[in-house]
Amino acid sequence: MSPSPKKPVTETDILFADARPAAEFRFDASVARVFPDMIRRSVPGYTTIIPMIEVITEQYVQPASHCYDLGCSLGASTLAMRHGIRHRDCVLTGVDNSAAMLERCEHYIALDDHPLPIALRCEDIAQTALENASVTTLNFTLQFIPPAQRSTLLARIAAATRPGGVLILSEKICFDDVSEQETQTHLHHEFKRANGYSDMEISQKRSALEQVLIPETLAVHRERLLSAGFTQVVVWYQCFNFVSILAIKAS
Ligand code: GEK
Repeated sequence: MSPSPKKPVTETDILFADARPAAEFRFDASVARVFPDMIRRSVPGYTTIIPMIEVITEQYVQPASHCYDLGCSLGASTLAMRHGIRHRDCVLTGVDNSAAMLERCEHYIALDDHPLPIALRCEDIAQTALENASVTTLNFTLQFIPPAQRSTLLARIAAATRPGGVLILSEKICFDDVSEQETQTHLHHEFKRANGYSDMEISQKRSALEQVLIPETLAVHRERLLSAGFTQVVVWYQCFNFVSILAIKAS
């Protein structure tokens, strides 16, 4: 009997706990090691959104179609999609441009007892070929794509999506109204404090992400999704400045 695959060791996120020189945030091996802890303690709603991706996938997946998880990290959203796909003739692909993330993702997939194969691709999602899609997920990934490239990517996703298919888009958002922005940011920071992050960790992570994670307003997302070719845009989840949107292409 072959030995059963081992769960990768996950560490507590203390990456920003000590004073450190300012540097841009990167999805490298040190982030990959702490990622499950980091995202759960930093992104309000993440632990709700992941199981709902399974529910939404099950609702919209079509036989003999492709499903894509763009920016799959360690595969939490990919595995949720896998469990929502009831058709054995579907093709599920996870894409990420961080080799460190994908290396761990492979281990999590190996541990998941499900027969549908998952193809992993290490590439920039701007280059990923898309076709015959029923469900595509961008779970907190579009925010890391340069804003000038976002319309082209969403138009490619919409064009590749079958009638009746969907895009699940989760994002950190910002607000036109200054006081709403302040209130939501404050509540997000309180969420992080409640999850054990210190003021220094919150502030150093914020600086590291400043040039890398560029949030946009809900109105900008909605307009762009409609221009890209989706017909209905539904915000199905919001907690503070984090949302998940279902963009549907009419059947
Ligand atoms: C989850 N969806 O657990 N091409 C490919 N991948 C990229 C690119 C790009 N251009 N830019 C960033 N990434 C996951 C969480 S995390 C969200 C997604 C977060 C990848 C990057 O390497 C990282 O793995 C992922 O997008 C974003 O549901 O860390 O807040």
